[in-house]
Amino acid sequence: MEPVRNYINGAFVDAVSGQTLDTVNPATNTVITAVPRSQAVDVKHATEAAKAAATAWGATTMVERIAWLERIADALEAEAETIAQLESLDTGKPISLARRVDAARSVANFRFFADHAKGHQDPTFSDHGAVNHVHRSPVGVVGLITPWNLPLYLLSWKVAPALLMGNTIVAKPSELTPLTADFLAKTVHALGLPAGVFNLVHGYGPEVGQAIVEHPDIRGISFTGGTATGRLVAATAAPMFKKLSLELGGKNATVVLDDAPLDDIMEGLVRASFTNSGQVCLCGSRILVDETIYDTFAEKFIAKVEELRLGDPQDEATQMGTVISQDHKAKVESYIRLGIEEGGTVLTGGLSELAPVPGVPSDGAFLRPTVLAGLSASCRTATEEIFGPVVTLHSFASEDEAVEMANLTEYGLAGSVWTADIERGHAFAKRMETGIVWVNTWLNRDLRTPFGGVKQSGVGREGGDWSMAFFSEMTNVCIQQP
Ligand code: TXE
Repeated sequence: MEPVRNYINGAFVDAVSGQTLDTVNPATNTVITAVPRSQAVDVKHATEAAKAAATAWGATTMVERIAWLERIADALEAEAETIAQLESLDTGKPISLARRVDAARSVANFRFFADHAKGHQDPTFSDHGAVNHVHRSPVGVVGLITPWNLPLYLLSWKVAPALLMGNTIVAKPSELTPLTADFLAKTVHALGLPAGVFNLVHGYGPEVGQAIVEHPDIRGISFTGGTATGRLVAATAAPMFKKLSLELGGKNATVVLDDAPLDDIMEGLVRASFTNSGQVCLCGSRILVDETIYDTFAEKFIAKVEELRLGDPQDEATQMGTVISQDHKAKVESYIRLGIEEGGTVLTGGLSELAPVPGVPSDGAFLRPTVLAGLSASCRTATEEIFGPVVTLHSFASEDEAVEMANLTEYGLAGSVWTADIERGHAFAKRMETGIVWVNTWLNRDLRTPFGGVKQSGVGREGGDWSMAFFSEMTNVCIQQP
């Protein structure tokens, strides 16, 4: 494959230093292609281009920008298969998942924000003879920093509303998954998006990401990634009073109440646990089950988990591919070891040397879906984010205890409750300290709803009106008749 290049001021360019890094296919552990290893100087060039383009882009009308989003959505949709193939190659996720989730949602993000904006009207308020008009203007140049688990899905989730609200962009995808961001750059270039409106700088987080967060001309940062990185981003951006949206890690609880119809929900629970090899910030990695149904639950759940088809991501029938890299596999396995040290029992899956995935390259980053039981809900394995195909099972004696266990971690991104009684589920959901709770479903997303976490899972919300608010500044103009 051709080397990937940065996209700055409407041109594809190498890093100023000429340095590169490799992006690797985690299923085969082979190099796919070279990617610029950019530095602060490349970010400086991208920011200058974005700043120069900001006035003209910000002066376009909302109607014109909606048309741009629609053009981008159409162009991506026409190449949905290419997007799915690139994403599967770069991440090791099954091609069927890349089609159904990554490619489809990347198109949907552009289309959604285009449609959402059509119905939008800024509010006016009248009182004692004066009328207040809320006027929105772009933030200016915004920095978008994204992770490797859902590469184009999460990048487009930020790019679409940022463009819509008239901002110009300096984006950095994860160094582990640069291919679809590059594809987006090629797409907007082919469509003739004005130079400097969208800029893409590849490279490592501490070099490129940090330079984006530090650059004084970048006025807003939307970041999705790990909590430790988010803390650094916040510490750097706060003294400059940048607008900041942080979508960080999670250790989400899946709560199964005693009336849950186990046979009906089992497929949903396996999906919530192991989609994308558990590498979705919303995956439920702690399953809390009422003690009266725990044994039956465990038996049915393990049986369903063992039905998952693992293997070559390119195989149409594969349901679970690799984790993102050999390094990440080692991290996930260190948690399986820790779980055993902390007194857990492996009910299925486990370390790859003991439970290898048959028929896959030995140096691919494959892991079996792993279920651990017998751990305390407060141990490290059950409270730290593993971000891999590992879940822990716990039992509770009462709803109060379940609430306490669900709220035990430092995280608060998402969760789910499974019950035959919707009102009971709704009441339980409101007691969970998280940004998102699903009742009897999971990853069921209406893009108009607020998305984000509490506690160490982040700051701010994105989605629908919340994204539009984040990517704009508001001026209230109060007019009184003379
Ligand atoms: O994420 P990083 P990593 C969690 C998950 C995972 C852990 C670490 O637990 O195991 O985070 O993953 C860029 N300034 N999530 O190390 O480093 C980086 O280049 C600015 C949850 O891969 O946070 C990438 O583009 N940017 C998560 C992006 O930040 C910096 C998804 C995210 O990478 C930077 C991924 C810096 N100093 C991991 N350092 C989710 N919430 O979905 C790195 N980056």
